[in-house]
Amino acid sequence: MIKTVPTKPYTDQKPGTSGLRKKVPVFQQEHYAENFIQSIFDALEGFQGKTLVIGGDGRFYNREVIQTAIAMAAANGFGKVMVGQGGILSTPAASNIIRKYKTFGGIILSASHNPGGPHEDFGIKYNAGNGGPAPEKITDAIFEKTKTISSFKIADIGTVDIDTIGTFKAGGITVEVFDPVKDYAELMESLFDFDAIRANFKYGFRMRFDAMHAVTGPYAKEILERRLGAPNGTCRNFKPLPDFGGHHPDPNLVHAKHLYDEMMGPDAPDFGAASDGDGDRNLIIGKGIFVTPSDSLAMLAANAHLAPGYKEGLKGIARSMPTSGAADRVAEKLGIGIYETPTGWKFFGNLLDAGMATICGEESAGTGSNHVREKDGLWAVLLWLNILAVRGESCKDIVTKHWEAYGRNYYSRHDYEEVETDRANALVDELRAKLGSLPGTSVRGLKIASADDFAYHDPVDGSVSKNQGIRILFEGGSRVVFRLSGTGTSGATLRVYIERFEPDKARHDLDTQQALADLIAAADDIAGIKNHTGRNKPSVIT
Ligand code: VG1
Ligand code: CO
Repeated sequence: MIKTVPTKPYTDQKPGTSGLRKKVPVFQQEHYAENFIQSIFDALEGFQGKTLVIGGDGRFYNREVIQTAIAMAAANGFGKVMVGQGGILSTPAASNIIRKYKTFGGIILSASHNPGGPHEDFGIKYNAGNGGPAPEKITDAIFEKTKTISSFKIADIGTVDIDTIGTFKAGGITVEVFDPVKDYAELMESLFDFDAIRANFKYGFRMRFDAMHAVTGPYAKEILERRLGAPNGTCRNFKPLPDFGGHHPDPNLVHAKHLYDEMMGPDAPDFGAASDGDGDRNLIIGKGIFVTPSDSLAMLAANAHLAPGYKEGLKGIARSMPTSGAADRVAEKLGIGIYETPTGWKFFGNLLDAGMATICGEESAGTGSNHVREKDGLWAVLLWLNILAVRGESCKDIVTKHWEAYGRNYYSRHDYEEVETDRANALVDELRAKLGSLPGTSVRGLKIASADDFAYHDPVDGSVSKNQGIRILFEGGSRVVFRLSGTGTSGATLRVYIERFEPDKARHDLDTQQALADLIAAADDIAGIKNHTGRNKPSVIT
């Protein structure tokens, strides 16, 4: 029943920030998905007879590739596959299943916040036995295998029923189709004070959760409405759709603008939240106030002890380099470690495994903790709900009090999407070449204190990751950071991260773009963004 099928390598299968992401028609090329899956298996050792978790975010092409992955796992010698019912499994839920059932690892099919559909994006990523995204050592090995692959193995088992919960044999392998929500909901119940949150809803606390037609819908329905008693209708767009209803399942102020508008309106609920394609990101908006992801990380860390799962306090906080320094101030006050890592959740795994960090976050709307090894959208929402229920204050009060206590880090990210790759590379090359000459010079009245290309030295395994983003640090603590996205699927996306610290309470309610205006202008002066990209303004501002 096992076939060995000859194939030819593709040259473009290098995993990015989070797995391999390409347009669906690229994945539909002959043996494209098979090559990558076989390369994953070829880069791993010791999985004979062991269990592989398989699931995805329900996007277009999900079901097809799940069948392929099951048949290939069988042919390559796995003993069992665990598949989320209907092929559905959020990224954090997959991480939990891998850890809880001590499986060998998992394959998650998702392009996360990227749009879905026949001409949109698809993705495949591998998570290791700790439940976290494969570290660079493994993704590099996978890429090497994709360059020389000459055949793949697949079992001839026909279409497996992934819609009915149960355990059966197919092609010599055990297939367990499980409820993708249950274990995750139990994990959340173990971390948070569900009684307090339930009581809050009972006494009229109102929230809106927008699942953006992505994978979090079933999780949010079960946890918020069924287990926590939020009124029916609290969750919107909760049915996962293969094309996310034609939208980008990216919970930011552009793609979730309707939620923002609602939260700023006269009859706004107390709390609004949204999640992305694969359920690992979160958007947090209180009544009348947007909470930036960097601020949210700091505020969750400062208040985490109010939730039962974190009542002993935190061991440390980790944030990606472009994420604002707001969390650093909390770590300092708590007297715990703060770690600065490159962009991408795979860099948090070692710190979490070593017990050095408890809470991690990224400016791109990802927050999570040591409960799994991925960022976790609903987790962040539930921690906020727990904090709101215990403190009995509004989100806005909690935010403004935090700024009063710690100061405010004004923060924004400007994205220039689908820039011609050559032009984006030219911008970065030019910037890199002049880094040495920048310190000591002034731009728009701002003096540059230092400039470098961020390199990370992992304190746990000693590995070094270079070229992780160009940092221009100004005297007084403001900064701009430049890097190219590693998740886009057409052209290049330039991300410019801008940050200014404001200790003065009287200056905490400025408009963010205005508060950062001189830095934004300085960023263009330094990098020649308009010249290089040919754009007058960013495509997305978050
Ligand atoms: C982006 C974000 C990064 C995040 C990654 C995956 O990467 O900036 O913080 O970890 O997406 O998130 P990049 O390379 O495009 O900047 V997800 O929710 O798309 O898995
Ligand atoms: Co995601």
